[in-house]
Amino acid sequence: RNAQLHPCRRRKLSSCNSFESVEPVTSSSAEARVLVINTGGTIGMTLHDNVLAPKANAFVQSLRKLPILHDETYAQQTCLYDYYGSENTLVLPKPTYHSDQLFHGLSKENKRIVYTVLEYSPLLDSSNMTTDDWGRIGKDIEKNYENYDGFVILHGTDTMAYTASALSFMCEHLGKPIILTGSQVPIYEMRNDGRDNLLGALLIAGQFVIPEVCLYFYNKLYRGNRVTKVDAGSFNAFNSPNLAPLATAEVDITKLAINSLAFLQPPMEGVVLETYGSGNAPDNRPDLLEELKKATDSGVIIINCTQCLRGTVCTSYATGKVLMDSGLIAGGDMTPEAALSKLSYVLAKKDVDLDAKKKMMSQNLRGEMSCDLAGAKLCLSDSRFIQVIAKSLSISCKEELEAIRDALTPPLACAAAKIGDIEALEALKEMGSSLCLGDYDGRTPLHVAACEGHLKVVQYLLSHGATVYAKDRYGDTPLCNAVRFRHKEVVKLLRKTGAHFSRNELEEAGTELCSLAASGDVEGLEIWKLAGVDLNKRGYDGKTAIQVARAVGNKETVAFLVQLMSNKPKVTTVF
Ligand code: ASN
Repeated sequence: RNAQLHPCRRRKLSSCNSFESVEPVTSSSAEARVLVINTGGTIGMTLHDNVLAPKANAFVQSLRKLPILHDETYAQQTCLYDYYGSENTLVLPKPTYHSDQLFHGLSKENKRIVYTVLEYSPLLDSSNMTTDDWGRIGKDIEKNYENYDGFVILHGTDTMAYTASALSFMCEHLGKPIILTGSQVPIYEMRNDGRDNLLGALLIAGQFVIPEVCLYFYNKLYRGNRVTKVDAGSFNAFNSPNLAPLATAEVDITKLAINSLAFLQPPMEGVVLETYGSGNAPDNRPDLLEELKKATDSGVIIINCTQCLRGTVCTSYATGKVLMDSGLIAGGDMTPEAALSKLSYVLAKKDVDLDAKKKMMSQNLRGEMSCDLAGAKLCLSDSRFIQVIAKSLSISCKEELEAIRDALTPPLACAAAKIGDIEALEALKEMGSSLCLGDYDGRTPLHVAACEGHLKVVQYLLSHGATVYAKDRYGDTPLCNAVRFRHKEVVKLLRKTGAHFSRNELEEAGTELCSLAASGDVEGLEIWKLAGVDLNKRGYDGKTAIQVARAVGNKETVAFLVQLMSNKPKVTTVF
């Protein structure tokens, strides 16, 4: 019976009185772990002197009393509090139906969701949030990244779209879902939207592979940097005007009086300008345009965003072209929230020069703006390579050309990655192909470059959106490949970019370490350590690598392991 139990909790169970009645959990992967960061907002507010304000240290207690958000019986049976050493860890009830029914095609498995609530102090009304608070959330996610399958951020709705946008830029190479949610009515009220929003966000964060910063509200999952708050009095508070929800559980230029343009002076480094229609402003105001031009010439980055909820900034009108001629950067169909937080993110990059910053602002970094399709098609039909193939197949229509591109470019990019040809990768990217796509075996260019040990190619791919979390059809990530082929520098870079072994892979690692120790393979041991594996991990028979090396009398390996471990390696904690 013990062997069937959640391995992580076996240790503690011997001291747990209710051992006999424990519900067996067949493997550690039967539970998903989610970290809930509670920053405040209406969801946890109560009335004081007739106004709503956050209430500290009350949220978890009230969740515990809600059967839809906590299964106390399961918690007692599996010694949940005892194991996690805190009362802030709760568990959702077992779903009565597969949550795939809610969100088609995205589900991994139907898992129990164990969630830990980290409550900030003080809890904030989101109108009081600052960029420091964005930073704090980002750092807490980073600190806890490897120990959780997903993250839920509880946040006030007023500035939720800003924080979601900011996190989307801050979290480079994200491989797990970060879901912001909150509510319009406190969870303590009889009729409220907080319970459903929290439950939905937890299910998505624990069950689905959506490596993005998202916002979940009123049964819809949105890309975080696409939303804007549109309604202060409805449960349906958010809208994503230019991008459909990722999942469904179904002109007045800001009255720029010339004297107010003082804000364009130093130390101002960037401005988001909200303009009419498709990015237009009066072209009969040379005084205004001159001030804007002076500012952009002196290095201020000014982003032109439309006031309209839907549509994109373009230069179809003379009144729009004058702004571009003044050095403004077209913000496409970005929301002002996304534009502002993207600008903060880009301006904070110390090692990037002004031109590169401007380029970043005009490019799509995290799906926050739609790509210029007209431009992409031009690239596509410009591509000689695709033209030759299209001609030989007698294809001329754009859709078929695109289909050829999408079918052909992943294996071509993999071939380029194999021989370390960055120029070819660049050409494929220029053609409008994504360098993140896998071939027929799900092998991405990053997998191939990691196998070959092409550090420069790995660097290039990572800086062009390749994800370290891609799995091929055998379940291998680029990190597994780099470890197998022993490319130390690639392993280090992938680790720095957030790659880590999954809990299941780490469970197998002990046995692998023992077999390397038995054969005296010190190079192999070192690479596993670089990949973040704890060298004290036990093999299938309970022995550690050092015990095995001692048992076979391999003094060199013992000495090597002692030295490796004395470096106080960064140990990955597995819950
Ligand atoms: N004022 C609240 C906040 O943004 C609004 C809410 O959460 N519904 O914190």
